This record gives sequence, structure tokens and C-alpha cells, in this order.
Amino acid sequence: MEVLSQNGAKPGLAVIIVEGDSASRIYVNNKKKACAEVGINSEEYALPSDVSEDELLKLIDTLNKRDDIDGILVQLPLPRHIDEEKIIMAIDPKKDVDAFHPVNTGKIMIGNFDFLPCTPAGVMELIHESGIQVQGKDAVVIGRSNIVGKPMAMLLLHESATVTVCHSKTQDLKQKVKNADIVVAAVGRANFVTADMVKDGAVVIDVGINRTEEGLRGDVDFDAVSEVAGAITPVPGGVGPMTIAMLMRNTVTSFKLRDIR
Ligand code: L34
Repeated sequence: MEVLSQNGAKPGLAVIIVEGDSASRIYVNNKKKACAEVGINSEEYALPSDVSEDELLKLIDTLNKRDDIDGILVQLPLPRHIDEEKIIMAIDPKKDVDAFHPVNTGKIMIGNFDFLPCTPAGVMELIHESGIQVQGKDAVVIGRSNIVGKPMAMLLLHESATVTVCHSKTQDLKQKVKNADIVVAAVGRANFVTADMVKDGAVVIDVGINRTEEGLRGDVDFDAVSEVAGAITPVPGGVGPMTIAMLMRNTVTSFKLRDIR
């Protein structure tokens, strides 16, 4: 493993978790584990579920000012009494390793950025590493969240795919998905994408993580869709670990820019 430390300094990532969401606990633990593996100092701030917005803002302010902290991540979702947008806006864009701050989302829109949001970046990495061509392809993104769907569509567009973003109000969704060479499913419903919706040989990327009675499931009916797809990602062991890998990459990028911060 590459040693990241420069003159004894190591990248520093602060992960803030407001307790109460069991899935968030798993993801944050996985992030801490990854940090330890690649040589990033991680600090966890676990706050009680009734923490005030002010307290959270104060913590972010302290972390913004610390030279040894390169990345600040507030694990989402937050409890209802906290305004997520306000919290995201409080993070120094230079330490925003999630790339959720409007400064960073705006930079992504114009194609000039330091950080990409971890999940869409992880999807692109999977596509690239699999030797899949994006240029000129018809891509369908199912889901339009600020965190996944919208930036995902933008990254595919940057690589010259023809992108359709589908959502809960989309008409003839099945027909639109059926036309796609690349399908990214970020719906949040188990087995949403079925085999009859998928074109022969299509690339199917499953961003969903649904906790069902049968265990962890993506948004794609994996067994049936893998019979028709040309390439497909599983859940678990697909996009999730890539999200974490991209967080490591963003933190290292920020560390490298530390001196000019
Ligand atoms: N601020 N909030 C912020 N940044 C993020 O990038 C996230 N996300 C999403 C939720 N909230 C966030 C994540 O970290 C989703 N997410 C995430 C991270 C890791 C994994 C899944 C989602 C992951 O490790 N998935 C494993 C399975 C873990 C399990 O057992 O649940 C997998 O193999 O897919």
C-alpha cells in the first residue's frame, strides 16, 4: 500500500455521525476501516440524536479551522430537526470531500472540479475499469437526488453519453430503460429494475441499498437481470465499496492541496 505521509504529515478526515441510523453506523465504520488501511488519520465525532444544529455548526467551524483536517464529512441522513442544507453549506468547500457544497456542485456542472461526489465517481470508475465506452451511448439514470442522480447524469454527460434522467413522475419508464445501453439505478426500491426492462447486453449499475427481510438487496433484480445484461454490479460488493474508495481519493486530493488551502 502506498504510504501517503509527507514529512510525517498524513491526510486527516473528520467523520461526523449523528447517532440513530443503523445503516449510517455501518457505512461510517467501513469508512474508518478504509482510512486505517490507506494511512488516513480518521477522527469520528459521534453526536447524540438530539444534538442541536448549533452544536453541529460549531463543530464544523472548529474542523474548518484545523490545518490537519483535510476532509469533513457529515454522514447523511440527519435527524429531522437539523437542516441538512445549512450543515452542508457550513463545510469549507475545500474540505468538502463529499462534494455536496453548492460551490463544488457548481464546479462539477461546468466541468472544473477538485472533488467528485463519491457514489457517482465510484460508478464512473467501475465503468472505466471495465473498459466500457460511454461516448455516444444512451444512458438512463433512475433517480434524481442531489447526492446521486443529478451528479451521476452530469458525469455521464461530461463523457458524451446521451443521458435521460427518470424519476417517480416519468411516463413509460420501462420503455426508456429498455432503450438504454447504460442503466444506473438509484431508486431505493428492491427489485425495481426487472429483466424485461433491460436491453440485451446493457451495462447495469446498481446504486440501491435496501434492507429487506431476505437481507441486503439493490434496486435491480440481480439474478434475472444478469441473464440479459452485458455487465452488472452486485449488492453488496458493488458500488458501496467504490463510494468509500472515492472518499479516500478525495481526502488524499485535499491533503495534496493542503499547503495552498
Ligand atoms: N455525507 N452521507 C454522506 N456521504 C456519503 O457518501 C453517504 N453515503 C450514502 C449515505 N449517506 C452518506 C454513503 O457513504 C451511502 N453510503 C454508503 C457507504 C458505504 C456503503 C454503502 C453506502 C457500503 O459499505 N456498502 C456495503 C454494504 C454495507 C452493509 O452491510 O450495509 C456494500 O458492499 O455495498
